[in-house]
Amino acid sequence: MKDTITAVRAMEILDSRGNPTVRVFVELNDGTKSSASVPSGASTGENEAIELRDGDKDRYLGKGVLKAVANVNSIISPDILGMSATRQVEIDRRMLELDGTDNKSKLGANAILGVSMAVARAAAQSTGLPLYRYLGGTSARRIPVPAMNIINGGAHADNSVDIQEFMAVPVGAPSFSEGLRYVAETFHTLKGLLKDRGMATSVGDEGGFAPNLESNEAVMDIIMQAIEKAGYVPGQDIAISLDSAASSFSTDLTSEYDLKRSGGGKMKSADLIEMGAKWVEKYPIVSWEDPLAENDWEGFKKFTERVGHKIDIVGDDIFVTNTQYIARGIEEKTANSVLIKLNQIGTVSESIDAVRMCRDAGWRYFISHRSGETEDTFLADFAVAMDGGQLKTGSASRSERIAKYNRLLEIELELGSSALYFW
Ligand code: 2PG
Ligand code: MG
Repeated sequence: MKDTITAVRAMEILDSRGNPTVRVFVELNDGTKSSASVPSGASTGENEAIELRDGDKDRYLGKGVLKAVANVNSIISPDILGMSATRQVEIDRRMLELDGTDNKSKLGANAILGVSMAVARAAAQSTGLPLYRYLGGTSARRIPVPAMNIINGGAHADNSVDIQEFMAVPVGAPSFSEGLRYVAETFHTLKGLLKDRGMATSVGDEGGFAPNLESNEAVMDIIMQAIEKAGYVPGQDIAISLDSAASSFSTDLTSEYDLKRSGGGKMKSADLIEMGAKWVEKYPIVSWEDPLAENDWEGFKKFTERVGHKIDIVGDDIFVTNTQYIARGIEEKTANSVLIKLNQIGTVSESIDAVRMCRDAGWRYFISHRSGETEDTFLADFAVAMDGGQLKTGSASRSERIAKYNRLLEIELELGSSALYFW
């Protein structure tokens, strides 16, 4: 067998926020060498797989990941040496068995995912296929529409905006590269508009601007202006996606909210739904992630009943890329789309299972980065392989975000006229 795993080792590196994360190296007996780096969230769902941190206050304020690194080197590595790197499902399953917990808290989802990704990449290299083709098969040729984050708020910025992410989505572009240009131009035009108003143009964790605008709605208005000023027709060329990350401004994670940052005050789930429905009427919104908090299943369902026929209602913190919660959502008609984040569930094969469940139910899915990222571009290939057609991976700034866009440009070039792009 030419793709036998001969070495697995991990090290501690830093992510885009300067916090430690795990990088894993895998070697095969045919000389293949691969590596993969694990991202990290800030507005995490309470049911996400556990990211193991050392808790040693003397190192990186307790955020070191040396325990996760040691788990790769001394527990996972000896167990999977000698296996074929192409046995992704079996390798992922072996790690789940070694961990033995429901939420990967023993070995750490950061340890497990690093190995899972590095194994997939090694197998792709060894078989001579690009990663998107190895994971997605011969038909993998749809480049995702980028939901480019242009304004950051909530847990990703220190400003007066409650909603975490405002994204520009080039729904009317003829190709990925053109779409990327549309939204990058909008991003730069928005910078000019903010400057004209004397507002800060510094950026948040995902590279979008983080100004102190007077209300959440004022953000929508300036984005509309930026789209038009950049020469595009809102709704036709460029639409808007939102991620409220509403758990972060919910007082009880179920039905009470406090829009503190903007001074919008306390709201019940029903008020938030009302406000959301008005926005969907007024603005060219095509998708809305976590419009309600992660335990507000009722509110989610009501919002879906209200506007789900017009837009994608995307569950992130509520489903945490876990088929157990996605199945409940499908059964109860809680939403109509799922956000897929590899490190929420912790293995490549379980992430693919989540995608498969969405497809079988006729739900859409969005592939997503985390607010803490690295220069690893695994996500870009993964998005093409999953054939879902949408990806969020930040703004037109910060190299950890741009790296993914640049990898998609490469894939588009490689696919040539066979590349597909549509919303
Ligand atoms: C989200 C993500 C990514 P975080 O809420 O969707 O944009 O943020 O990684 O902080 O959970
Ligand atoms: Mg989210």
